[in-house]
Order: sequence, then C-alpha cells, then structure tokens
Amino acid sequence: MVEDPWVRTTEGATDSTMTAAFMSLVNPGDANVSLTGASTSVAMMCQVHEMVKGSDGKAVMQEAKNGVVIPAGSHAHLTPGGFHVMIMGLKQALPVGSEVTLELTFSNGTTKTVVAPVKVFTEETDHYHPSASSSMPMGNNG
Ligand SMILES: [Cu+2]
Repeated sequence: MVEDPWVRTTEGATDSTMTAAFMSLVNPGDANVSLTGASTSVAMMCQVHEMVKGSDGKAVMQEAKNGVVIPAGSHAHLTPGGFHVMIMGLKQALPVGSEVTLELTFSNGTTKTVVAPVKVFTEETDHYHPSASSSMPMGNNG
C-alpha cells in the first residue's frame, strides 16, 4: 500500500528536467517486498535512488540496486534525504497543484498506480541533487 505520495515541483528548480517522488510504503503481508522501479507518462524514465555518504562526507545519491525493502508487516519511507523515486527526463513542467501518475513496480511482480500531488520542497534543494546529470544518460537525448 502506498500512502501520502508527492512529487517535488519543478517551479524554481535549478534543473527542471528532473525531480523526485516521495511516499510511504506499507507492507501488510508476511514476506518482505521491495519497490524496484517506477514509470510515469510525464518523464522519460524513473529510477529508485538512495542517499549515501560520499568519500568527502557529503550526501550523494545513487541508484538503489536492490530497491527499497519494505519489511513484512512494516513500512518504508521515501523522503527527501533518503530513498526516493528519481523522475528523469521530464517532458513537461510540474507546477504546484498538478498531479503525477506513477506506476510503481515491486519485487513480487505486482504493480501499483498512484496519483501524487505536486508540492514545494525548498529545504536544501541545492545539494539534494548535486551534479547528478553527469552520470545520467538523458543528456544525450538533447
Ligand atoms: Cu535521485
């Protein structure tokens, strides 16, 4: 189950080709499940990202190869500064008040469609997505 999904607006963003989605994931089952991917019609691609500490002590984000594990009978949170669904290669602006439909893919083969409202996130946006574009393929798409 997915609770409180939201997507960061592109309004005022330094890089309006990408944003991120956040949410809470609840797993009422008796087996661990991972969020492994996502897709949306408003962008070229999505990736599950995690924040890790780089060698210089700064937080950097990278693809979460194993996705976000939602323990059996528990929950996981996608939050600014932690796990998030990176939305890359945006085809349109995402003003506050609009909505993004995301299709989430889980390790047990299920998918779930959620409608996430677009909201403002002002806190530390600058280092939140540092120089991500250098490692991302979308620069080639013009
Ligand atoms: Cu990211």
